Amino acid sequence: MHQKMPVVPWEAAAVRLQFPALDQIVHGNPLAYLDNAATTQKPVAVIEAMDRYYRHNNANVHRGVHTLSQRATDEFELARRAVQRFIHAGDEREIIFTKGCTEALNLLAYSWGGANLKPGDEILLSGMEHHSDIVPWQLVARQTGARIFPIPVLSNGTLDQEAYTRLLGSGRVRMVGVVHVSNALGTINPIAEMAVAAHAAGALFVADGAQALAHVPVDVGALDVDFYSLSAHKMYGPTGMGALYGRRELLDAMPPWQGGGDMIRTVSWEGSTFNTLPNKFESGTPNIAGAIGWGATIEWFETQINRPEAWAYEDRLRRLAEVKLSEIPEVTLVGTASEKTAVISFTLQGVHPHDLGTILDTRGVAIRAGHHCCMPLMKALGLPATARASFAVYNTEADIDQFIGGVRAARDLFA
Ligand code: C6P
Repeated sequence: MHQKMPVVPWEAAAVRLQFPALDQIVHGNPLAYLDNAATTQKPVAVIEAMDRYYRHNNANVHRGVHTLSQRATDEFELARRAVQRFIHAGDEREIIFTKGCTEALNLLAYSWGGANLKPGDEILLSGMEHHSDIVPWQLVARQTGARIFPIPVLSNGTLDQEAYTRLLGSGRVRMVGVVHVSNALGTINPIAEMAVAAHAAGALFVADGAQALAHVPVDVGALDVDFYSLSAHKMYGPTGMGALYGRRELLDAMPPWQGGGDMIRTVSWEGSTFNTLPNKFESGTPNIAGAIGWGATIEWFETQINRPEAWAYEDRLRRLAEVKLSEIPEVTLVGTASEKTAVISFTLQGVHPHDLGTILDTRGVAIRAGHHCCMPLMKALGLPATARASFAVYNTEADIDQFIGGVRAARDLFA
């Protein structure tokens, strides 16, 4: 029986020690950090790599001939190669550094969309997209006359594939955007199959990988995506750092989207000529410490964490928490797809998710409550908000017990 099986904390106890922020008391209780889909905590290896850069190698990249600038540039470019390796991209020039997943999707929408979309063209976006893969397309659609259609979400939190096939049948779809892993529900979408269908209909395909990188294998070649957006801070790396992966011939053909230093080859009053990839899309001084920290994150993740084991462990934790939540009659789980990462969205009858989040905080438990930047999804599900607990490699069964105790206490308080 699944409920009776203890969750063996593989190396969670040892892994936890590498995360200083986890070792603290919040409102008199040990911190149970279950808001990992919002951002993960950072291991010492990452904190130290960024500290080392600022203490010893701080200089601007791509500009100086001096030693520190060369060291900074080498580390910065090494990080790009780490990202390339991590997602199995064919070429490091296909990795454009951005300040996060949001900026990656804005870059794509403005540069590719601005240059390629025309009135009557269609963009399909999954009904569970994060606002960062909706709003940039809306802004560009307004400028170009393109139209956006949502791929409906079924009540179990999966995408309606029949509707997707029908929508692709219009013959006018130019771009399809689907979140690889839903931040609000944890659903793992069948990206590879959906990309094949998009290509057969003559459309390009972008997957939002913000929630995928820390929890499922990502191989952009095998997934057959044209573009993939990445975020460092949801995979144990620094905030303010991310990337857009794009197929090289597509990126080559796209115009720059932000002007400034580093992205040009020549500038005169008559006009400017532009740098090659990836610099064409990276204007100004980048987040050097962020990139170096991300590189260190990837090295840590690849060498210190047995990812298949860690993901199986996260999955067991999530299932255990779901079983324990289901024993509370007032709880309704939201999103019950068979393919899920370690995210649980739920409602507690009679208690607003924000009140629940506040009560849990008084007991040292961190979760997120709200629409999770997915207002169209919430509307489709007929909910104003949900409470969301999301797990990472360092969570333990004790975190779950503390969380479940808090949910029961909130239920009793509002009874
Ligand atoms: N989701 C959450 O609590 P940034 O932070 O710009 O790198 O990523 C934005 C983003 C894009 N796509 C998905 C699927 C996401 O989950 C997020 C961030 C956080 O769910 C904050 S809203």
